[in-house]
Amino acid sequence: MRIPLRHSLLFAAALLCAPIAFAQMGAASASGAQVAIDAPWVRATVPRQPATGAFMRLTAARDLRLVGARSPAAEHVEVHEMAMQGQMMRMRQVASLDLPKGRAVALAPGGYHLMLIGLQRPLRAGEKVALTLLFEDADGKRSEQQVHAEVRPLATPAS
Ligand SMILES: [Cu+2]
Repeated sequence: MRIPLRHSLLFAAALLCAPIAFAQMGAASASGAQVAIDAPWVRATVPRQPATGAFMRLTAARDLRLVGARSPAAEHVEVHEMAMQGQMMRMRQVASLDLPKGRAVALAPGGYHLMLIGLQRPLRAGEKVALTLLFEDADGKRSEQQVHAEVRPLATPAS
């Protein structure tokens, strides 16, 4: 059996993140939010770098899809995935990301992520970036949730 690389990476990332997410899950669900957003972070940038990635774990209380996001730090935000194209690992935009009820979905380096494009200025480690995530349910009804993601150093490993 051949398991796509992307899936094994996501699986590994999910395992690594599990203890942190579990600890933070209580607070998120207590707020009544539709989606628990755990350990959100954004990779720091160097001057004139046009784009960077945002990562987190999403656990929806009911079947939803992540269909977009926006941030005051960027001109626009896209949902991306990393995938093998021939021998190359490349990222590409996806229209949406399924969030099945109760299942933690990892946005992590090497897998799905939010791409902040057209950065207004460099993002420095330690500051916070506001992100508004846009979700859609099976009936096409949309909802938003805001999160503040901590900027982490450029060299932050995939976890
Ligand atoms: Cu990307």
